[in-house]
Amino acid sequence: MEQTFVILKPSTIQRSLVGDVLTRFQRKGLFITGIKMMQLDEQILRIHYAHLVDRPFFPMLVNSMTVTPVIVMVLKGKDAVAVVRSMVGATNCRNAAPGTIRGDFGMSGQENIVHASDSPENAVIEINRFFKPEEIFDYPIPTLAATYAPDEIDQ
Ligand code: IDP
Ligand code: MG
Repeated sequence: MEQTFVILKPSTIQRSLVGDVLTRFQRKGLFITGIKMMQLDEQILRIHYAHLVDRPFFPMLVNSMTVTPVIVMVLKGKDAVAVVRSMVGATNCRNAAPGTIRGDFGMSGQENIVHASDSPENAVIEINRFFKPEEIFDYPIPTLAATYAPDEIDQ
């Protein structure tokens, strides 16, 4: 089953929205296979946001992402990457549809609550960037049979 990578950004920590956001993912039926708090720095952000390093707002983004620790997590589910991206919504919270996480919890383009992997290929890269193999857990999930039809479970 597919895994995706999510960051609860510093604004989410500061605004005490961790539980609300995590509950969204859990209620949907995604399972947590890895989760920890960590302090990001410019070095890892220059890699993680390599597509943005030349943009004028990049220093502001680094400041925003390092102002407190973040919570990083790995979520598991069928088509987890696409499902989580659709739950997260458009990059700018002011444009994000109501019902999405960014649409419901934010007002900013930069302070937009969460990061989520944008493709299965990037999810694998990002999980390996932020987690050691032993920090990802494969454990029995008794509710799996109530969450999916038998032919949707590929393991
Ligand atoms: P995404 O998070 O929806 O995948 P990206 O384009 O990959 O969006 O941008 C990464 C992050 O950089 C965004 O989540 C947001 O925090 C920040 N960002 C993107 N564009 C802007 C901008 O124009 N101004 C300020 N911050 C931005
Ligand atoms: Mg992105």
